[in-house]
Amino acid sequence: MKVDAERLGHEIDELATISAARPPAVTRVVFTEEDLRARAWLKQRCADAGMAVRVDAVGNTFFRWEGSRPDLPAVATGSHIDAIPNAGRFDGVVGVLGGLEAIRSLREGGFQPERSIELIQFTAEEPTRFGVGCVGSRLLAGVLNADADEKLRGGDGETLRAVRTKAGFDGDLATVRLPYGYYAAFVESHIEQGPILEREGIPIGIVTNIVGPSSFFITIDGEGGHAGGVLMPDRHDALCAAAELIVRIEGTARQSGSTDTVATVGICEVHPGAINSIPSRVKLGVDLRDTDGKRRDRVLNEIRNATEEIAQQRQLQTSIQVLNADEPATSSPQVLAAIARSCLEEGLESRRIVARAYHDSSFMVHVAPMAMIFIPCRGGVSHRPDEHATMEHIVAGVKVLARTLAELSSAH
Ligand code: HGY
Ligand code: MN
Ligand code: MN
Repeated sequence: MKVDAERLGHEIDELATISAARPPAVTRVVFTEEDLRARAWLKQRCADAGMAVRVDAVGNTFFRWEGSRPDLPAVATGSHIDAIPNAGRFDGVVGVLGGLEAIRSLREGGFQPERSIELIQFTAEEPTRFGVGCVGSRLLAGVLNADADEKLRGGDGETLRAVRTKAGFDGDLATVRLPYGYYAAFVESHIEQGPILEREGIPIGIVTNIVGPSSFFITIDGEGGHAGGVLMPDRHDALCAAAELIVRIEGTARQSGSTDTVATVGICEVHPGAINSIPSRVKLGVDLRDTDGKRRDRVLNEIRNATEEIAQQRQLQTSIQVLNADEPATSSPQVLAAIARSCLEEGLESRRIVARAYHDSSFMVHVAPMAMIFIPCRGGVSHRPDEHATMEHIVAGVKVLARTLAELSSAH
């Protein structure tokens, strides 16, 4: 299997320059000018590779290599090219450009698929703009429906419909949905975004399951007032309540009974945010995940109870807005076996592994039998400008993906 590492490495570096941030950071928020430029750049690369393109109403983009049996459900691969602020150049991109390279390697090696092979670039895998991740794959899978057009709002209050229409994606959102079985299989390759593969010196991770993500906002309303004039016994300080709650949130995750439970308070907005004014309102953004959906929901409940308890003690008002609470995703044994066979054929060591970031595969599991291929990233670091994967590992992942697509696209 011949992979053109130089071409691929150059493309990863070139795509990284289409960004709102100064290198080495990458910022490419969905439907921004950088995102649209990156989409156009990718379309050109896939056109040069002889692939047909289809774009759906929310901007999910499908590049197709027609097989000899176009009547059969295709096999798909793909990931995302949107990037959170101040991110790295490999998150998502390894699955999109690595997928393109896998298809080119097969084609240039003379392989002819029976089932067509599609490369998908999903819209808005990151939650940056609309508060919830995987908007494109959720809509594909029917986890979100057309009312998301009005329900989802960007940070500036603009609806999904307004933002996507302005970006040139103005079809009917209801047409995005694909039924289960539309694809015969879906395989996504991605950096691990964790330390295990690098620590164990193993080049390929075969993902058995993906954590169930949830995210929610907790708003705490106190009385505020003058930092000098209100004596301590008379205060209802929203930020002190938030501080107590943040530590309680950490505690519920640490004491869940499993290290598979993780909770992060990534957003803390303080109002009015003046040094001499007692905080009257705090908005906490919480990310809670677990490989076990029931345990995750139990911890979510414990957080609700802690919020009410603190509110009562401190005589404050609170409210919780759950943005998403998704089930964990389980990989298909057939697709796992195909990936394992590909690793053996390539003579690459692999291990089964849990995905602790969520991915578009989390929702593609509702459209097709799915699994993921992981490659190591340096120090397990991701969502940072120093995110790094070696070309050796990227090429190994491309070879395993190419072989897996070749096997899955042979109609048997
Ligand atoms: O947050 C995540 O797990 C993904 O990187 N969006
Ligand atoms: Mn990410
Ligand atoms: Mn990603």
